[in-house]
Amino acid sequence: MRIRATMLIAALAAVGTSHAIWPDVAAPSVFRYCGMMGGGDNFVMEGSCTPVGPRHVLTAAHLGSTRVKIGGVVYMPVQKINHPSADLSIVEVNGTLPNWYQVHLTPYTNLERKQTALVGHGFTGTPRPDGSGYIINNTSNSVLRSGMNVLGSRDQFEVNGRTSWSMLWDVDKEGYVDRLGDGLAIPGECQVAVGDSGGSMFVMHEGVWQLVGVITFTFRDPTNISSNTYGAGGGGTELYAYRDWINATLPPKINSTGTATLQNLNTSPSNHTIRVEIRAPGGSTPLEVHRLNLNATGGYTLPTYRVGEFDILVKASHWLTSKFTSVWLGAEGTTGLNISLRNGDVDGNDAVNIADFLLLRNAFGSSTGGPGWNPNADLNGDGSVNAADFLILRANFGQTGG
Ligand SMILES: [Ca+2]
Ligand SMILES: [Ca+2]
Ligand SMILES: [Ca+2]
Ligand SMILES: [Ca+2]
Repeated sequence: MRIRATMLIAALAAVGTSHAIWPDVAAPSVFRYCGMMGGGDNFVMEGSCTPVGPRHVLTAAHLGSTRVKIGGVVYMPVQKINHPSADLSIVEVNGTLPNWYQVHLTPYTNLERKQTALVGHGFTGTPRPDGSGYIINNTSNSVLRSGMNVLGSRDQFEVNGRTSWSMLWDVDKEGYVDRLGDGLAIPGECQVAVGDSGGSMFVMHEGVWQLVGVITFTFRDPTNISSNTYGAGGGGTELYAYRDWINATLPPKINSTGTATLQNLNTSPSNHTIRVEIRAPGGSTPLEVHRLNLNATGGYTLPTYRVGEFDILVKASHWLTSKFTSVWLGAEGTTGLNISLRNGDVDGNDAVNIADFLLLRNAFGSSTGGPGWNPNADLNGDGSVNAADFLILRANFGQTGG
């Protein structure tokens, strides 16, 4: 989707490099590791950043400061590496950060129209009495905030001499004219403000908030008085466009290996994937989630920066979740992460029960691509749904994953 030419010109002319998350919405706990960029002995806050590894943050190149503050702790820079042309930087710090977020590198076609959580430490605002937008509070920065909007379109934008592939959002008041024509208006849409530059653009992917962009600018429609008005919008650097540079600049992840046995599968597992979730021991929320390919013998490789003791949960399409409890992920990588998954979960809800039986019955007698075919009912993977599959389901009936 393209924004109108008049809008584009106005956007370039009105680009600001500093902007707030308004309305004033407190950030949920999951975003508490998002940080600030600043400088000076007393840490004068300038912008925001997102930790993406034990010692690295992503931020905007147009910020001059190099110090990172997360959870009240100031980290000194080892180096700040700016992308050669885009408004994107990686800062390495001199200590180990308390936590970090996964970077989700996916083509924009997978992101357009998805909801994004914008997170930063910039100014906030209060609604104008006439309902046209917000009044920015210029003394309100350094507080972590987040808000939701929708990813509308993608284009190249120049900010402070740096041209980046950028992902845009517009600020739609509920029931208001959809200025960018992205067709979407969700309740309570947010805008960014001064201090949010370098902050986070997350999408929820596979049950985890994953970073897809870095907040860099706002823009306004020619008829609007400011960027904090309905109809204005903002944008951030798309990480996927710079994936090679990101991957080459961040330290390599540590590979651990193992084998996943997909029980009762009569064919090669090499066209199957597993979903691997890393949690703190005893925890219920995933720290990371990975979608991994199996090789012909069920082998897989898990890349992560995590070192220590974790619970690791493994699921495949119609197989139940199996779990490693308090497994050690070593600094040099861990081998022997071998696990076996029980079959029969046709609908993938991690329980084998009557719903799975009914789906299998609906597909009974079908074969690959034919009428009634359901690949997840072909439990042994031989290309047809028949009594052999029913017997597998019956053997595991009543079981649940975990
Ligand atoms: Ca919007
Ligand atoms: Ca819109
Ligand atoms: Ca099920
Ligand atoms: Ca079968």
